Amino acid sequence: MPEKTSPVITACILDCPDACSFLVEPENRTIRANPDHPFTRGFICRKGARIFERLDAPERITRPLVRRKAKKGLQRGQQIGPAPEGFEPISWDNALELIAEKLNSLTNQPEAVLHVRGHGYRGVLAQASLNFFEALGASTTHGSLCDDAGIEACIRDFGALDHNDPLDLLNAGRIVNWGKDLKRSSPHTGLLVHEARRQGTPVLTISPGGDGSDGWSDQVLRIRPGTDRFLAAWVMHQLVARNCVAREVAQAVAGWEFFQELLQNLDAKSLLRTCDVDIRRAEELLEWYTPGKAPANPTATLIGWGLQRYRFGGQNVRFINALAMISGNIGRTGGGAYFNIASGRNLGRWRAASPGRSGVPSRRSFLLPTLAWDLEWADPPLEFIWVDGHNVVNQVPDSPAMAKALQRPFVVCVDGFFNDTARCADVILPPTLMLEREEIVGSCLHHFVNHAAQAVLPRDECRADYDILRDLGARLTPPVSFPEPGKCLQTGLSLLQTDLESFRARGFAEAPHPPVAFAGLRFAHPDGLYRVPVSLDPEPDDDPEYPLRLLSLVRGSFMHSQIPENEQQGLPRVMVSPGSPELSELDLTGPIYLATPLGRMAVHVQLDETLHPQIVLIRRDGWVSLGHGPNAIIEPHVTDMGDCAALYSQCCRLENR
Ligand SMILES: Nc1nc2c(c(=O)[nH]1)N[C@H]1C(S)=C(S)[C@@H](COP(=O)(O)OP(=O)(O)OC[C@H]3O[C@@H](n4cnc5c(=O)[nH]c(N)nc54)[C@H](O)[C@@H]3O)O[C@H]1N2
Ligand SMILES: Nc1nc2c(c(=O)[nH]1)N[C@H]1C(S)=C(S)[C@@H](COP(=O)(O)OP(=O)(O)OC[C@H]3O[C@@H](n4cnc5c(=O)[nH]c(N)nc54)[C@H](O)[C@@H]3O)O[C@H]1N2
Ligand SMILES: [Mo]
Repeated sequence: MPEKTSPVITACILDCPDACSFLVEPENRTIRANPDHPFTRGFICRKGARIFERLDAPERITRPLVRRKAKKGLQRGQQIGPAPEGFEPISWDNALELIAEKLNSLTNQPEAVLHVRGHGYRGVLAQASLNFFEALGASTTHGSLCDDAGIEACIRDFGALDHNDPLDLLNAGRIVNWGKDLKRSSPHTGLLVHEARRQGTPVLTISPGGDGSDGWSDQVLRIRPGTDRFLAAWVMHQLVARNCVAREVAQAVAGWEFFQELLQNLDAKSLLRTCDVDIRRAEELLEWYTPGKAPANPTATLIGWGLQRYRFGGQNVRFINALAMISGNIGRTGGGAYFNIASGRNLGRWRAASPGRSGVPSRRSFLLPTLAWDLEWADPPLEFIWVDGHNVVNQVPDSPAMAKALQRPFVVCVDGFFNDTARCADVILPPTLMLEREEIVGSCLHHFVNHAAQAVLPRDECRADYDILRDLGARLTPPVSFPEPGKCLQTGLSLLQTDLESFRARGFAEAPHPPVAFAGLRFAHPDGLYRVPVSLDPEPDDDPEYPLRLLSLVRGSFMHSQIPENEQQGLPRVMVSPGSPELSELDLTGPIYLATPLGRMAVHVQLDETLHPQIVLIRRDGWVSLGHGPNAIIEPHVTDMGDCAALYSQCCRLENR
């Protein structure tokens, strides 16, 4: 590798769509945006700019630790317990020996080993733990806490997950922001929308509130949480009634006649009642999607992740996609429906080898959204759990049950902080974090693949996940072995037209994809046609005991639960609308609890008149061990498709006693 001069071109590997290219000056530990990167374009977000705070944090775990005493059984509702007093240092050799001994005792019962992996780190070498536990035939998880309802919806509609190049937003005539937090979740999408507006492109945001899109939007349409499919269906009902669907579009839809009939049979008034949208506002939206109404360029549709974290979240996305399609906005420059693409689609996959094991056995798999409950019934039970890049106790519904599930098995947690999950481990292994090791990363939004060069030395005894697993693999019988890191990186680049040396020198490469997805209305299903939903499912009835919906929405300054403890003092804050039906019975000066059928947490309430009256908004991912984690009281519900967690369907109420 050529000698590096400051600034080092490197990249962000956080689980964020923007996947930025950085310039880092190691001497003074500063980060700025790479002005030469066509998507980063000289701008990075708050959380990225603060990475050194996390690398250099005094509370970071920088040596392997082992639990002093056996874990005590946790009861439901009990706090997750104590750290760091409960742990003591152990050498890497002894830690890996201890872990290898446990794994070797389970060689013939790989299903008793569970690998739980989150999105805390991404990339090519980051495939190491997935490959390692695949080679062992260990139990794994499926489904997701994030975006799989929408992904499955898009695959059912288009036949594949794809969208236009995000820079094509600048060609849009209008932009409908369907539930994306442009300020917090994807600042570069926000920047593009901002630029489009400066050129005169109007933007309309549809959300129940809490999106921070007001400064990015010309109009805001408040919707009842979880009901977007009814609004999209209303607009389509009108388009069909007015004969506004172009012939070539109808011909590109499989079963168009049937869908047209489904739409015609809907009761327009009840659709709007269900989503709580006034007819005048709905008509404005209709105009935005009516073909032939000015302006000449098409309408682009951005679809956020929030609206698919509901019981019928997949259907919400399918109806919005269908609206973009039948209004003639798909397959065109300046149009399109943007959900996301797979961040791994431009990366080659390498594999581990385990000579002596016969092939990869079929693996037991647990549903991630219900993991906390399913582990209790696992048969055979789990003896060993490896968690990496995932604050799983914090992030899955019913955190206390998840903490309890980690009590009996031997738990290894690869993480640098005493978060809710590390507190439940038997051994904590400290990984090098981003900027401390080399990596190649993709994006779930744009087509660039970035080189995350090592910019600084690892702290103390921290080691890269890849190195930890390679050393552990060598201690197993039979051993698990990895290709050399250089080979893995080369395999990772195999889908791109570049070699490792030039890629390292430039800092990024662009994957070849057409700028417009599904051009010519050719879809990825075998018959080339688009698919529409076959039914519109009713919204489940409200629970009169718990009439509000708990929305645990993304935070601006931090990545998920990667929040310093000193930012989580006092009571967590929730926001409600002054029009909330609950407020008349609530004494705002007394103690207030946020309650669900699973339990309750003490909170501080603030009023926000921009919110829909049915929602309680909490910024997500605070720590359960500090009384700030909403998953302590969120139940494990699953979406209609994609096995995703229906986190925002959680019903709740506020109470004084
Ligand atoms: N700063 C920061 N950035 C991040 C992350 C982070 O933790 N911090 N996490 C990253 C990850 S992994 C993800 S998945 C994304 C999350 O990106 P977003 O899509 O922004 O995700 P959410 O905050 O889940 O949802 C955003 C919006 O959904 C809206 N919403 C909720 N329910 C509904 C509904 O029923 N209808 C409509 N129309 N809108 C609704 C809310 O108003 C909210 O503002 O952000 C990524 N970027
Ligand atoms: N209530 C509620 N819960 C949610 C959501 C919600 O909207 N509401 N959103 C969900 C979403 S969108 C997502 S994506 C998930 C996110 O859930 P997680 O993937 O668990 O996200 P984080 O909390 O960021 O935890 C990642 C961990 O990885 C660690 N880490 C960072 N770098 C490295 C590394 O190089 N190696 C290793 N081994 N570890 C590393 C970090 O220190 C951190 O503890 O949570 C979901 N949970
Ligand atoms: Mo996510």
